[in-house]
Amino acid sequence: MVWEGAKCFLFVPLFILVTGENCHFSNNISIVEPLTEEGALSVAERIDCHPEPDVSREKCESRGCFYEIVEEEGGAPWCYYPTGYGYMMLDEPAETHDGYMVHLRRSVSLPMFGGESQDLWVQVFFQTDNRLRILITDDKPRFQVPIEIPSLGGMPSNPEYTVSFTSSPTFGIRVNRRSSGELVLDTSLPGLVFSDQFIQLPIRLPTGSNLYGWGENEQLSFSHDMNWNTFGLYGRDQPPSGATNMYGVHPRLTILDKNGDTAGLLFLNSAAQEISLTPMPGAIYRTIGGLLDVYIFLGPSPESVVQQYTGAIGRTPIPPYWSLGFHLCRYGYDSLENMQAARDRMVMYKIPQDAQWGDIDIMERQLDFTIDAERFGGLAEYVRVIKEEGVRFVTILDPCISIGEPNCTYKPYDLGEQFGVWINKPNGEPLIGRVWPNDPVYFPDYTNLRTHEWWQILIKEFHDLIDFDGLWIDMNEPANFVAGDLNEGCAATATNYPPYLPHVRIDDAKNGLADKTICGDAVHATGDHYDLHNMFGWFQSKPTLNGVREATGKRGLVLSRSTFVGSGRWVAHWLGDNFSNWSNLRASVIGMLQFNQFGIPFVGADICGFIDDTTPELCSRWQQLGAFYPFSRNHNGLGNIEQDPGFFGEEIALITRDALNIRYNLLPYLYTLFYSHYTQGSTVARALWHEFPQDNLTRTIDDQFMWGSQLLISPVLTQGATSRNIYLPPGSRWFSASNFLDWTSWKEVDSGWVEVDAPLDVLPLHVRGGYAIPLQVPAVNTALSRSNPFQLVFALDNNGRNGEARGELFFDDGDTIDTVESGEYLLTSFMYNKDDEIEYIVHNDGWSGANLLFIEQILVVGCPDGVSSITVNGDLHSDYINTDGQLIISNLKLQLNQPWIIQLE
Ligand code: MIG
Repeated sequence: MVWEGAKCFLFVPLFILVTGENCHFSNNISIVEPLTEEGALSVAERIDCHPEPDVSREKCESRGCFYEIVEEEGGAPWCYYPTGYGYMMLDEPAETHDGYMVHLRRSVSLPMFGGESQDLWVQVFFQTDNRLRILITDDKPRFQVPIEIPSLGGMPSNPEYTVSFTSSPTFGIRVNRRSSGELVLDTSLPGLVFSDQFIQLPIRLPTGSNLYGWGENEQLSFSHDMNWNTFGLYGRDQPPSGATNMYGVHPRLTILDKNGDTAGLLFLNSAAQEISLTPMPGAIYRTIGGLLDVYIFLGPSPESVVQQYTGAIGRTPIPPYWSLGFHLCRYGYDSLENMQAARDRMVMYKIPQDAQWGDIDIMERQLDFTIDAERFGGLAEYVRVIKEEGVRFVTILDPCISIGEPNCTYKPYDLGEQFGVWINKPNGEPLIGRVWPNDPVYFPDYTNLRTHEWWQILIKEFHDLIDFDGLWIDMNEPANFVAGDLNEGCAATATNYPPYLPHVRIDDAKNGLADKTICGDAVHATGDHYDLHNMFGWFQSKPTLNGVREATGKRGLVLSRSTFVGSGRWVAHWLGDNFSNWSNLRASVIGMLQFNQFGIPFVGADICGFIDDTTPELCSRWQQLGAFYPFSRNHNGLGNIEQDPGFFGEEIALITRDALNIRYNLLPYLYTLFYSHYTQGSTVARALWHEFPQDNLTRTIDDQFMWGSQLLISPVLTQGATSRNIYLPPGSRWFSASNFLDWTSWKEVDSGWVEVDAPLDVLPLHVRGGYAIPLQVPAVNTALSRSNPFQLVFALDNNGRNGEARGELFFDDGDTIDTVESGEYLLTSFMYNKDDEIEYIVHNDGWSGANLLFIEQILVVGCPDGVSSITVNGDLHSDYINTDGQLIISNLKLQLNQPWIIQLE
């Protein structure tokens, strides 16, 4: 390969032999001009050279940057990099077997935070046709996230991206989408910094794009406001408060370009980090550890980005069927009687419930693996009773272990000592914190395999005490009620007090990064806490799920507060300690959509709110929205008024029951969406723009969402409202179905912006034409509903003579582990076709339970009236009504695992 030093040089096409076929392909690596002329960066394009507080001209200029006070409000930096600040290419890009390698030399002598690396190596990996990886490192040993994302191991045959480099005035990488030529991202901007504890990559995003993602923070709009907003990430025990860092860490963005094409970004890094959004539009990435490891997923559809992302990092296995039911919990039942009273109200009002939860107040002084004999003495027996009714039990474990139990007879501690499972201080002694049980504790090191063994033994023995079906792992940021070690705090080192602190919350500056957690220099089996902090919950998740599976022999549910890239493989997530107010109700929709993009589709917020007293109106609206969280749990904080669905009396109880009956009716559909997630990576709850990326009006809609492609949910999120404005994207037929269980109430409505009625007992729901949905008659829990009759609904589009509709059903015993792998499941599809036939096809008949289940009713909406006869598998069937654009066929007895055909004349 020749290098001519030209700025505009197109490399000669490479000829690569792809195994098995003679296939030529060109990589289009080129050296290109920067997108902005030298010296011509506008204010909106400036990159902040002083991201920490208290900028001054002197400090700015000592970094070799320009200082200019910007009067307008909005946050444009006063200190910004000159063009040319960064790195230069030392040699031409060298070809590797799956990409390129570029050697860079720093072109600036003045430091930012010290320890700037002079030499960098940029590796560009063409991983698959739709995944590109850019890895930038220096020659020092650096922490690398222990998540392996496999690639083809050679050049992909037809990449959907092209890569080019800028060499002047500074090094940059530009990625374009091959099919449209549109920019995906470009780093030919000043401000690439790579040093011991400060790494920065400024990125230009495509003009006219919308940006989504990044968390866990409370996001008040799903499409980001690019006006100089910064979101820090560092796992923290922190209720939602705007941009403040919360429990989990997902450095993952989605770019929706002006053509409606989507790309995903992952910064695979586990240190404290942040993103600063600028109106360029741009995103400046900063981290204080690890290296720059950027994965780009080319989509192009929003769903395919999530499919590619979860294909790389792992997906959520099919949840236990019961876990898709409704869960009831609170912190502060304080006695078995109160817990029973809440559940009794559910029974009295016949409100569906699949699981009762117990929080730390069921424990003896909040000690893990114990049950308080006085206040919850009868709990194990009570769990046996509710299980006979078909209701499951889930309880909580905090990660830390009390070290001060009298006479040392506390097995979690004793066995932990014996196994040596603790996180240590640099001197080799266990670090002592104070967290539940609000006494001195040790922190288990879940990066250590011995710790997994220890934890799983304890879980198994605990199961002998109480027959739980799932576990809830809390406080795993890890939270600490003191900063660092209880007695010593943290040593005054750069690990504990890094020279640059990302925009993460620190209540007391003297705590540094150990605010509410442990010291960065604490020692794990596989590294320093500095690098592993954000993965504490991630490391705890798998052994907890394994523990539940060993103890129960079933699929099990684990709910985790702290999550990281790929946590969805093992856990569901709830959005943490939200407040009982309308703004938190609203933000929960965005949180749910975010986590679906993060690959953790099994997510929900605490219904009715956790902190503060809820109100009957808020709680009603929340139960309605919460009926459409993939994970649906009412949970309440200590000391607040009760908020279980039966507490406020009949009116609210019935509103909740109606909403949950709709959820239970839809469970086969929800379950099938989880099957699609597991097998293809699709989201379960998704934004409208995931389905309609070409419709610009959907880009900023984040108060409506969909379940799959079929169902649109438009919750009421404002106090006092009895109607709301909704958007029904034109191009699809829409059927209003708010009174979901009463089929005669469904009717076709006009698309576009429409005002819909939504009195307190109504949640606006719309079904999309072209799709079919499997349903099952609801009951008070899934143990009962799972043997009820199935129903199929076909909402026709405008294709064919009278329209078409299609859907799928996945079903199995709901509890056995890995049924997709073993084949023990039922998979069917059904369609209303252009010849006015309804056809049901069985693709996999591996679960014998399906012999006992039957489809008994069918609804077709959007069809003409005038059906004069119906045959089922050739036999006349007279039980049908065809009027007002609806056809309801009843008294069917179609075995769930048998193919059939219904013909309409
Ligand atoms: O210090 O277990 O987010 O859901 O109820 C509070 C008690 C600890 C925080 C969790 C919350 C849970 C609570 N926990």
